Amino acid sequence: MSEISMEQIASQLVAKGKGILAADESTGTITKRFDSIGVQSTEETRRDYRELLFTADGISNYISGVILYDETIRQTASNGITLAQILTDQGIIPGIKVDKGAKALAFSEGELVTEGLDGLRERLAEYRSLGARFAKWRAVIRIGDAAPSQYCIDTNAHALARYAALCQEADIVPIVEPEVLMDGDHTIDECYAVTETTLKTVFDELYKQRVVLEQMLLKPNMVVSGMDCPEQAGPDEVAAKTIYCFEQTVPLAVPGIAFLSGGQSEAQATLNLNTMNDGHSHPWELTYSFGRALQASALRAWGGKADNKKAAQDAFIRRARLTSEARDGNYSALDENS
Ligand code: 5MM
Repeated sequence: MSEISMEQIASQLVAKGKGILAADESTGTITKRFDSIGVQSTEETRRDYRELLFTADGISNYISGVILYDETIRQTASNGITLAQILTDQGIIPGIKVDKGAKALAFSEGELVTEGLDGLRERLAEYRSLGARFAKWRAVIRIGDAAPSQYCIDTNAHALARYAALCQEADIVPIVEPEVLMDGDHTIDECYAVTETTLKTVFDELYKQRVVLEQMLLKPNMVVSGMDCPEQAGPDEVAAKTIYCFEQTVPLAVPGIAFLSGGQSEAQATLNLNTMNDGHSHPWELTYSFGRALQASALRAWGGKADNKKAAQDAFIRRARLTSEARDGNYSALDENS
């Protein structure tokens, strides 16, 4: 047994003013991100980029935990210290993505189910020995013609609950991430309906599989309009519908909800988060577990050049500060110009 309980880890991850950095891009995903700035993706460039983020001056003021990828949790920084230890030394909790990606769901064209349960108990034990205190598993739900099917939601919810139970058995806090994608031209009300059904199904499975709600975190999408929907809902509507959706589905025993950004711009994700925390009452800690919405500016500023390290770190810290302000309802869109 560890000295710090899973309840304590969960509440530290969602502490006031802080949130999670999702830096768990698989090799395929980080390669796409590097392609967008013309940088070759190698084990060394991936290490350099993540080291730059994790050693940015002041990171621990805004970031409570970092989700790592399998390669990253095994890497050492240029000073010979593991990247996980560099985080721990700053009081930042290392986490690990343990799913093996979303694969085609049999007998349901175009739908996906996340894999990775085989051997998970053994992998979790190893990650725990490498310093991970929390984990993440992402299920992907797409809205489209006749999608999602209840079959897709059920199979993904079942796997999420199996993963969460195995994590708790291994003294690792599970982050449960059922992502309803923004891709498509659906309305915010269609996103609401699918998110509500998904969360109801997920919490039903978590209950059936004996997952302890106090020892987990939820990482959901915000309830938003599809990216190609001609009528885009503004932050007040997003905040009201997202919180109402949680009131209908998320038990009070869950200590915190850490949003994914899902393809929203940095400013949009920040404004939506701020609106939920400014003037809307709710019983959970509502914070961030952003990937792109925390990294986009830093990635551009870096451009793969060692000379740009400081500029990239400054861009990352600025974004993290603004997002942290939003987590406490203290952000103003005017801050984007500061
Ligand atoms: C960082 O991206 C993660 C996905 O990686 P793979 O698709 O390569 O497995 C993703 O799960 C991420 O942790 C969350 O979706 C949050 O990222 P965004 O960019 O949506 O905030």
